[in-house]
Amino acid sequence: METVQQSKPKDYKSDVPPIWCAGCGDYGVLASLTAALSQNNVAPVDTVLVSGIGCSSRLPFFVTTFGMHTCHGRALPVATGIKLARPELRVIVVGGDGDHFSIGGGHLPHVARKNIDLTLIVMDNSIYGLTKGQVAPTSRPGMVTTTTPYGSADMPVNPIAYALVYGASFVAQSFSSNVKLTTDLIVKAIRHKGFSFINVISPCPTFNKVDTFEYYKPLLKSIDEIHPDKSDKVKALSLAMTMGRESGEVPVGLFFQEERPTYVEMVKEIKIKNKGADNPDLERIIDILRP
Ligand SMILES: Cc1ncc(C[n+]2csc(CCOP(=O)(O)OP(=O)(O)O)c2C)c(N)n1
Ligand code: SF4
Ligand SMILES: [Mg+2]
Repeated sequence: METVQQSKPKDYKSDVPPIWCAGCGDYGVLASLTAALSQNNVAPVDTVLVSGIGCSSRLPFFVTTFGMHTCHGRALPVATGIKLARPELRVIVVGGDGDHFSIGGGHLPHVARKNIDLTLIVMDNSIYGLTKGQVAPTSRPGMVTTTTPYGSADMPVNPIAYALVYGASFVAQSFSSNVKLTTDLIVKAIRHKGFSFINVISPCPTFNKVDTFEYYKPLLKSIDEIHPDKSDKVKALSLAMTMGRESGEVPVGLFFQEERPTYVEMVKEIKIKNKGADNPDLERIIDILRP
């Protein structure tokens, strides 16, 4: 694997200037991601960014790594294929709350429980930004949007609880303008063996006039002091379910981290146990899973 010597965040920024609106939270995520890649000193050529469709999903254009802009909601299965075919690559998925909790919401649970070795960074703005302001899965109850002119009747998804319950082995939340925290979490997520998930609250000042930087800033609360044992999943879930916009305290930091075998390691174990078994189909399937 090629190693970049003393890389800098600018080494990961492409010549394509971001076309996000002025003040979009996604700029903070881009800055954090390039800082994290530089801290981990990974070569762009060894890294693949995979996205779906949305404002946030444009991010791979703005970096020098390999990138794949897939279909709306389908970044995780594509990324899984890349990781299984080329396990030596670092695979990072980026996208929006619509992409990962709505149209693609069926993929996150399975990537989490299988512990596929990749990182998912969601830029959660509680709105569909690219399509100009429709209600999203993390929009608050009663929110007026272009598709809910009289207010949303839906209960929002709780991304942290969702990821924990489905078995993600690394679960964190950050806020886009806190570049230091977001960078630190991305550094740890990339180093984590298994599926790592970070929900980054990333305001959309153009189409979401309620979940703004000004609204969130006084509510943000680091969970490190009240939750020092990151292996305590029950405490992590309890915090995820009791803290949030409704409680007046929005938790940020690392909720949970555990070490357990990845999908490829599990398959390898099955292969060893079944060595010599008269099962050519199983042999063929597990042979394609490298290393
Ligand atoms: C199959 C399919 N359905 C719908 C769309 C239209 N569409 C494009 S992006 C988007 C929502 C984007 O919202 P989100 O994922 O939250 O990203 P954001 O723009 O907010 O960053 C939708 C509905 C599409 N491109 N493809
Ligand atoms: S519409 Fe919203 S999410 Fe999209 S670039 Fe503009 S501010 Fe960002
Ligand atoms: Mg969105």
